[in-house]
Amino acid sequence: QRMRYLHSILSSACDEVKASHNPSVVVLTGAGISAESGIRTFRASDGLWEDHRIEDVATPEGFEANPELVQAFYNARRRQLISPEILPNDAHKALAKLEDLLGNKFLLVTQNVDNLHERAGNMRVIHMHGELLKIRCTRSGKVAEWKGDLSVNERCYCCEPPQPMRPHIVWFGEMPLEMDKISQAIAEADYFIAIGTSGHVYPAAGFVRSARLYGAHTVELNLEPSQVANSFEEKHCGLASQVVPEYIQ
Ligand code: BJW
Repeated sequence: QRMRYLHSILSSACDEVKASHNPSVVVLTGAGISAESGIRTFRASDGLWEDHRIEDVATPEGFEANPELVQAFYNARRRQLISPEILPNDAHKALAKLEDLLGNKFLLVTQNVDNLHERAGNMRVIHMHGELLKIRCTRSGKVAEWKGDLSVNERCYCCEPPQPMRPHIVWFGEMPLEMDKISQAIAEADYFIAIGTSGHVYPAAGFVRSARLYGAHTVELNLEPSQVANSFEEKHCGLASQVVPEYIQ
C-alpha cells in the first residue's frame, strides 16, 4: 500500500539513502487543517460564508463599494489569529516534520491566509490566496506587515500621493499568487496530498488533475469527501489532527 511506502521511505535512517530516494511531495492545504486550531472554515454550516456574502467581502467590487466593511471583516479575523488561544495543531506539526525530512523535495501550497504553517515550523510555504497579517498598496502592489487595525484612511509610503492600502488577500476574480512555481512543483511531484479543502475553489481544486496527468500519486485527507474526491487515487476521511500524522509519520 502506498501509505506504507511513503512511511517506510521517510523512516529510513541513512541521510544519503534519503537524499537519493526521497519522493518529491507537494501538499495543498485548505481551511480544514486549521479548523481544530479554532479558525472557522468557509463552507461549513457555521462557516464564514454563512455570516458574510462572498460578493461583499471577498471580491474587488465589494472592496470598492464598501472598504470599511471589508477592512472590518479582515481586522476581526486578524485579531482572532493573533490571540493566544490560536495555535498550530498536530496536523500542522506533522507537515513541519515532513519538510524537515524532505528538504527541498517538499513544497507546501496553502490556500489558507493564517500563519499556522509557519508557526509550526514550515518554511517552504506558498500562500496562494495571500496572507491575513499582510497588507498591500492598491497602486504599486508593494506588500507590508499589518501593524494593527487598518483604517480606510491608511495610506502607503511608496506612492506620491500616498494610496490606500488593502488586505493582501486574493479575492474572487483575482489571480492566485506564485502560480508558475506551483505548476512547476506539481509537474515534478511524486506525491500530491490535499488536506482539509472542499474542492470548490479553482484553480486549487484543479491541481489534483494536473498532478495525476504528470504521474503523481494523489491523496486526499479530509473530514469528508471533497467536490473533487473522485480525482484522487487514495482517500482517508477524518480529522486532520489524526489522519495527517497517521498518513505521513
Ligand atoms: C476538515 C476539518 C478537520 C473541516 N479536519 N478536514 C473554474 C471553474 C469555475 C469557476 C472558476 C474556475 N476557475 C476560476 C474560477 C473562479 C473562482 C472560483 O473558483 N469560483 C468557484 C467558487 C466556482 N476562482 C477565482 O476567482 C480565483 N482566481 C482565479 O481563478 O483567477 C483566474 C484569473 C484569470 C485571469 C484574470 C484574473 C483571474 C481566486 C480564488 C480566491 C479564493 N479566495 C478565498 C477568500 C479569500 C481569503 C479569505 O478571505 O480568507 O479563499 S475563497 C475561500 O475559499 C478562501 C479559501 O482559501 C478558499 C478555499 O476554501 P477551503 O480552504 O477549501 O475551505 P472550505 O471551507 O470550502 O472547506 C473546508 C474543508 O475542510 C471541508 O471539505 C471540510 O469537510 C474540511 N474540514 N474540518 C479535516 N478538522
